[in-house]
Amino acid sequence: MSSITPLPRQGEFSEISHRRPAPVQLSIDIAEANEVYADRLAQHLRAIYDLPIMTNSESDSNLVVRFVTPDGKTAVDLEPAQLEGQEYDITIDVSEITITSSGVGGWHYGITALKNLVKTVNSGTWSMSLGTVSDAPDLAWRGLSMDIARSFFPMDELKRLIDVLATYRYNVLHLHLTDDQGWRLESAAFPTLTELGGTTAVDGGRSGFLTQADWVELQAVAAARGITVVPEIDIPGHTNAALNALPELNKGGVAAEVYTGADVGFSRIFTEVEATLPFLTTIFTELAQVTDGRYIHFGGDEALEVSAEDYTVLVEHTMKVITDAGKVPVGWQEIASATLHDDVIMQLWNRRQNPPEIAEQSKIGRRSIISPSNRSYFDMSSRPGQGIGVNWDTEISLREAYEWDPRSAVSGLDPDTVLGVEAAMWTEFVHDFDTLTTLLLPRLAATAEVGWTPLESREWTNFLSRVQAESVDWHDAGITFDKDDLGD
Ligand code: TNX
Repeated sequence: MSSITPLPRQGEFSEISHRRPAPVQLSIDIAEANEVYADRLAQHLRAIYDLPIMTNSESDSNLVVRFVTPDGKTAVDLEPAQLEGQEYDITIDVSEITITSSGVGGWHYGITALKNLVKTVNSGTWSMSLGTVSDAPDLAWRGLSMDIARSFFPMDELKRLIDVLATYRYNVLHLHLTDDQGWRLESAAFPTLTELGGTTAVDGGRSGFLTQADWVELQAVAAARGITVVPEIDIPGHTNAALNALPELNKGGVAAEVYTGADVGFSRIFTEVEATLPFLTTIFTELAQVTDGRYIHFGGDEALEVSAEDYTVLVEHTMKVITDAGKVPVGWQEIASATLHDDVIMQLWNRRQNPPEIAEQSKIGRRSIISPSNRSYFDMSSRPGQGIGVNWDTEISLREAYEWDPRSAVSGLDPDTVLGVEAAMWTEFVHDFDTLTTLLLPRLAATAEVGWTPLESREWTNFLSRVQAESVDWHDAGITFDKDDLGD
């Protein structure tokens, strides 16, 4: 029980684990549930246990895993990463494991926790901790914001990243798809965005883009692991790639030059350019149509060259387009200066620029995701001299990534409006998968527990010993991590 990260609320297990001969055949008994979902759960279990697993089988399995809902009915809402229905209970008995949740998210978390309770001792034996877990996340939204615009990360690497996130019961992968240096999602309406913007990157970084087919596949892979993909098209700043690919977005109609540096805040789109609002309407409507999840991020950060009036026009137009398309808009904290629709979610990141509007928005009920640059920006080095990462805010050690409270991190914020936490990875200087995971691990485990486990149940040395033990799994999976950050 104490080996599960993030730490569950409650659990009781027999001291001596039960041993049984392997291989064990698991079968999933969710007769009432959606078949597609049964397949997804089976895949998830197969990936963890490397065993033949059958769905809805009354076969000769000697161990049955049952996925049930508290009222015995099928979980009706099949979208993963629901903000509701993430609680789960597990009971492990000699011949039957039951995972109970009112939503599919909870079933996934049950499987993830099960991984720590039912283990292969060797090729001939399994060890099972018999007992129960009763668990639910403290914060509903637990994400990673991943920049694939400055430097592209291809499908196979994004899938490996999703696996790491699933292990730690994250439920959101927020992809920063566009910026000055590149445009990473194919658009049917504006193909030149990726024909040009898919071939550029920050100096030293990789270019590339996701096709529409990749997008469908990536969301399905994430969904099978309980994760919703939240796409971000960043406007009205961070738009040089669009200005390069679409001359009509520029004043005077001449395309902007390609940009491959690491500066921020210089590019912008214009209210007075005729093509701008139609572009926003089309690109965000299209994005909403191809996105399975409920949330669309529209950036809104660091629009340093945009006047307050223009900012309001562009951001309010975009939020309306997203809302009209049936989605919930999410934007970086700068959007607090605009008039926000009730549902809009603010993402707080820069503790040095917390305008009073953020607290005012919170007082009237606007929800936030907390991503402080001194706690969860993992493009920051974990210590001076690490040799990778930036430090424009500070270095962030594992302990600093762990010991903080999202509900009180931003002054003036109503704690009840805090929806969740996101770690963030920016890729101006992170250009390959090994550097990426070295910066993310072990700190990603810290943010996971910050979001999952209530503050009063978190304890640093206990956490540290759990992640030290888990680092063996990362090693076995061939995932590079920062060993020095696991010291005491
Ligand atoms: C700030 S965080 C940014 C990004 C940079 C990052 C570098 C945010 C909303 N904007 O554009 O990549 O700092 O750490």
